[in-house]
Amino acid sequence: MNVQTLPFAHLIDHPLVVDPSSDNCVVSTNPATGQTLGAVKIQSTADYEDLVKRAQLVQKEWRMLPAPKRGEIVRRIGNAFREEEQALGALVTMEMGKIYPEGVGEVVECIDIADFAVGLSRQLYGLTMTSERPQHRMYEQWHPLGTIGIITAFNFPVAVWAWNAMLAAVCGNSMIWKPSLVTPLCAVAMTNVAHRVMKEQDIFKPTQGDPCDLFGLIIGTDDQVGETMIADRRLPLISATGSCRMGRHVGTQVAKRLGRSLLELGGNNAIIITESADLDLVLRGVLFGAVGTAGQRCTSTRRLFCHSSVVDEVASRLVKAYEQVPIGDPMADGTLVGPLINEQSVANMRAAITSAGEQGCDILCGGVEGIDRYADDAGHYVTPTIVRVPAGSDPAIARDETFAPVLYIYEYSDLDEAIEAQNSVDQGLSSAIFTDSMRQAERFLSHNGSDCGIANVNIGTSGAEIGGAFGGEKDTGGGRESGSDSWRQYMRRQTCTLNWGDDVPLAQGIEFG
Ligand code: UN1
Repeated sequence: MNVQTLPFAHLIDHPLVVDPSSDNCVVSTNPATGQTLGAVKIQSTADYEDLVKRAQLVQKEWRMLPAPKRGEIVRRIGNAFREEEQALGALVTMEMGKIYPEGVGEVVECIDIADFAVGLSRQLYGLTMTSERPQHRMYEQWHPLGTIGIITAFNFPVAVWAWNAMLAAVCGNSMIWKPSLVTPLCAVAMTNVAHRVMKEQDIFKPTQGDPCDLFGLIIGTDDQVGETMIADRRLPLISATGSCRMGRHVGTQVAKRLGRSLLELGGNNAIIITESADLDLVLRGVLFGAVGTAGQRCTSTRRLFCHSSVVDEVASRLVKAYEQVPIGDPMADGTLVGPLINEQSVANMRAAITSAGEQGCDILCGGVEGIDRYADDAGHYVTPTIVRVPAGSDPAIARDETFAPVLYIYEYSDLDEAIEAQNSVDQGLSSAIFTDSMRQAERFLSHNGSDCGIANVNIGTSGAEIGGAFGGEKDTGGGRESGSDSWRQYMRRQTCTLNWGDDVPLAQGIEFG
C-alpha cells in the first residue's frame, strides 16, 4: 500500500515527515505487516531549544486570554478530532497495531477529554477562607504553570497526549510533547490537527509568537532530547507515561531540580473472582482486560485470583474463549487481537512464558507454540496465553509486568489473603473484584482493600472513562491524569490575603513594634 493512498495521508503532511531513506530519521512501520508507513526527522537539542523559547513566548499572552476563551479553542480542537475520528483511528491502528475499534476508541478518549476541558475552562475554582484577622479576606487562586513537558508511550499514542494537552491548554499553559519514537506519525497527526485549528481561529491573536507554538512537538531520542527536557528548569511540570524503570529516572531527575512530575507507569493489575461472581460477566470482563489491545495497556489484566470453588470452571471457560479469539489484521472486521508492537515485545512474551514454565506453572493455552505459529509472519503476532499458577506458589515472573497477553490464574480460599496477594506486587494501578456479595465488594473497596489507584466492581481493570482521575500508587508513580481534579497539577495555587482595614494586625496575635 502506498502511504499516499492511506486514509490519513493528509494528517501526516508535515515538514518533519521525510523520505524513509533520509539521514537521521525514525522510520515508522506497521507492526501488523512490517510495511513502512513513513519516516519522521529526528530533531536535535537545538531544535528543542527553539521550541521551548517559542512555547514560552506565546504562553505569556495565552495565559492572559480568559479561560473560557481558551476553552472555546479547545472545543474547536475537539471538534477537529471528531471530523478526523476515523482517519486518526486508522492511523493509530496502523502504527500501533491495536484493532480498529480500539483505535477509534482512543480517538474518542481525545474527544471526550476535549469536551471535559471545555467545561473545566469555566470551573477552575479556588476556595475562599475566613481570615483570623479583622477586615481581611483570604482566598486561593490558580495560575497557569507555564510550559509543560509531555512524554508519552507507544501504546496510547494519541489519548495520553490529549489528556495532558487539553487540560494544560485550558489551564493556560503551552507544552512540548515528546512522543514514543515507535509512533511518531500519530504525534505528527495530532499536532497537525491542533495546529490547523490554531491557524484558523480568530480568538487568540498574540502580538508576539505563533499560536501553533502552544502545542509543540519534538521528535527526539531519550538520550538527547529526553534528558535535556527532564533537566530543563523552564518546564515546571513533566508528565510522563512509560515503564517503571523510565519513570524512576524521570522522577529523580525532575526532583533534583525540584520540579513537578506526573508519572503514569506500569501496572500489574488483578481481578479477584469470588464464589458468588456472575461467571458470564467475569468472562467478558477478563477477556477484554487480558486480551484487549493484545495485553499492551498499562491497565491490562495480568493476574486472576479465583476462589477455589470456581477456579476450574473459570479456567476452562477462559481457555475455550481464548481458543476462539480471532487473531490477525487489526484493520479487519471481527479481529480481536492484533500484533504486538515489535520483535522485542514478542521476545519478552516468549521469555515470560518460558520462565513461568520453569517456575512450575502450567501453560493452559497459547504458550511458546502459539508464538512460533507466527514465526514466518511479517507481523508481530502472538497467541494470548493463560498460565495456571500451582496452589500455594508465587512465581517471580508473575510479579513483573510483561507487556503482552499473558494471564496468570491463582487459586485462593480466603478473600483477605487474595486481597493481600493482589496488593503484594510493586505496581498499584488498577484492580477489580467480581462478586454478587455487597460485603465482599465493600471489603475490597475499604481502607484495607485494594491499594490501587483504580478499584472496580464487576467490571475489568482496563477501559477507564476519562471523567475519573487516572493513575496509580507505588511503582505506578502516584500521578493522576485526565478527569476529576487532575487539572490542578497543571496550575500553581496562590494563597491571597487582602487587608481592607486601616491597621496591619499580625496573624497569631503577634505584637511587633
Ligand atoms: C495506558 O495504557 O497507558 O483505562 C492508558 C484504560 C485506557 C487508558 C490506558 N482508558 O485502559
